[in-house]
Amino acid sequence: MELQTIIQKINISAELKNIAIKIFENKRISIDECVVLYKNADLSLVGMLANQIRENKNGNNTYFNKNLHIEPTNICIHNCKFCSYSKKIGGDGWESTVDEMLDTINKADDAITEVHIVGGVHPHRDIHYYGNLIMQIKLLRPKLHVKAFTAVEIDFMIKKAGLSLNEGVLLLKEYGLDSIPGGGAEIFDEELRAEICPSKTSSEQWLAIHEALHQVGIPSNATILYGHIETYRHRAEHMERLRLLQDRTNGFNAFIPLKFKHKNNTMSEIKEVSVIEDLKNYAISRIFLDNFPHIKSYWPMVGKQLAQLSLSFGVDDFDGTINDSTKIYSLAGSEEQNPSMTTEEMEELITAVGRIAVERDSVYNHVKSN
Ligand code: V47
Ligand code: SF4
Repeated sequence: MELQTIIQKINISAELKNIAIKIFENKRISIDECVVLYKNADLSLVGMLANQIRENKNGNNTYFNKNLHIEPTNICIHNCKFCSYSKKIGGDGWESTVDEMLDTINKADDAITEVHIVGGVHPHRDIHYYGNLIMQIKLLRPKLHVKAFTAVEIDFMIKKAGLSLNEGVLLLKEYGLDSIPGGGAEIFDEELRAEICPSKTSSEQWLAIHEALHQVGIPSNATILYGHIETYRHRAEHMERLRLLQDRTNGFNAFIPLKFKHKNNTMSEIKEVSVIEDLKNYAISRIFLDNFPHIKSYWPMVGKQLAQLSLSFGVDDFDGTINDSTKIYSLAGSEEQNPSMTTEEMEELITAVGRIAVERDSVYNHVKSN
């Protein structure tokens, strides 16, 4: 039976039926319609619709890469309430030297194609410090893709150097930056930002930095931090701003919903949302962000099993093998305390649910299919 016929037959409100048919016909849904889905659609309906979009865009493929994370420091000028790992200068934080970071890369498996570098916003480290790090990495491993620094880190670096946004992004490009990760977006609503991450880069500036990078040919990802004090409308409005920017630049590769984890932070009294809510959120992101090629499940955060389940709810990207190289999320109580996966395990998780495991590079060229 065709999906459209199924939608006509199932027992749902006329309002939901109209939205479902619109999605089936590849029409863009509005913020209001997105909120209706969050509030009134059950998991099976949004799952079915998201899966259809996922298969239209990416077939049965599930992408992953071989990557390594480097976290240069957890010293940070900001005070995000959900953060479980940052420390102030002079406290018991860590700071890796350039040599230590290069040593980590030097020792890494030759098969690794990407290094993902994200850390706290250290008050004394500037654009030239990090630019030099990128240059040294490129000297060591010229083919390694450097995906580095959230828009929040870049905002600080550029301002500290007294550069304009365009000068700053061009300089980073010259240093060899290949792409940037999607962090720091949190939730775009400024009232909520004032509540949970008051000193952080504004939503407008976060978007302006991604736009400027896209304009010089540096692609990026986008995230949302969900499951804390936000409403469904906040989530929909957040995605709308990303969708509008993507319409202009087409520079985003993946959208990564990040579930708020409540251990060891000042928002610990907030209960974490259910797995049903996680799956629904993946599915509705896939439906709403019709111009994003990929939806990623960040398995170290949600755990391997939920990541595997998400492959039936719109997700087509599993991030990378990571090699136990991140501590940011384990402190917040993420499901994987020492995240690492062999390629075989990654392929097994993906093929066990009937998908095709495709090793990709950082810009989604196929390296190997299984
Ligand atoms: O912006 C911090 C989040 C983000 C918590 O682009 C938390 O490929 C949940 O953006 N609970 C940084 N989340 C990580 C990030 C990322 C991760 C993996 C892949 C990519 C990519 C990007 O981590 C921060 C913040 O939203 N975060 N604390 C917490 N307690
Ligand atoms: Fe700093 Fe990032 Fe933690 Fe915020 S989430 S305090 S910006 S390390």
